[in-house]
Amino acid sequence: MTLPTPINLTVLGDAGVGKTALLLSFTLDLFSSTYLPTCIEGLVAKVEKNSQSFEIHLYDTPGGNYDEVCRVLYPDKKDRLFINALHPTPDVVLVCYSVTSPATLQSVKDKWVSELKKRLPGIPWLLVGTKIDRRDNVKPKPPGLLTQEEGVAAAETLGAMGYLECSSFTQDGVKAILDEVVMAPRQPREEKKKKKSSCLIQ
Ligand SMILES: Nc1nc2c(ncn2[C@@H]2O[C@H](COP(=O)(O)OP(=O)(O)OP(=O)(O)O)[C@@H](O)[C@H]2O)c(=O)[nH]1
Ligand SMILES: [Mg+2]
Repeated sequence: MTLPTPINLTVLGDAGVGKTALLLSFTLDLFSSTYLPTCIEGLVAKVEKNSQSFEIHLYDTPGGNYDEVCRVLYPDKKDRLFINALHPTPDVVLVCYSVTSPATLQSVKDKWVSELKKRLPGIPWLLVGTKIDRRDNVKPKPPGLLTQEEGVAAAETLGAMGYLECSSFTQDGVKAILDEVVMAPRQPREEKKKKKSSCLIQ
């Protein structure tokens, strides 16, 4: 299968899980501890892998007010569009939750993955646990911190290509996500279908 050039990547997940922060850390090596509105366009990440150069075009989405936006824009349609209609169809999707918030993983299960499968069936997607620095850096530990094992299990149950986790704050795991993204569209669909279980990608 030919790798699309560029690779179009989008992110999904609840408000505040760190999607915009992740896209910024892919490209600008920048972290902002204040909330940045989802209005950053035109970001391109460049990746070298196996002596090949890849360009990943990044498309952000807002996690908040999703239902309200859909209600206004698509009052008659049951089928809802979760990505900006002006953006190209993504080649790979990162479905994100924060390891500090079980509710955001629950939304992945209840909302984001079903929307994704409905709108873009068969698209390669990765489950991404964000904010892993908060497992170590916050004292006392926030209640309900999610483990790596829970991420792996969710990815397997939901049919993701795999599970990755990261911190945009420390950059831990960020490059590994891009490395996996450039490989994703190369996997033949048949191979993906046959794959029985997801795994933690390190
Ligand atoms: N500690 C820590 N904070 C993070 C991390 N990633 C994001 N944040 C913080 O979490 C908050 C929300 O991050 P955003 O990237 O704006 O979240 P979002 O998913 O884009 O939110 P919406 O655009 O509303 O859907 C900001 O205050 C970020 O600084 C991380 O890896 N570690
Ligand atoms: Mg955002």
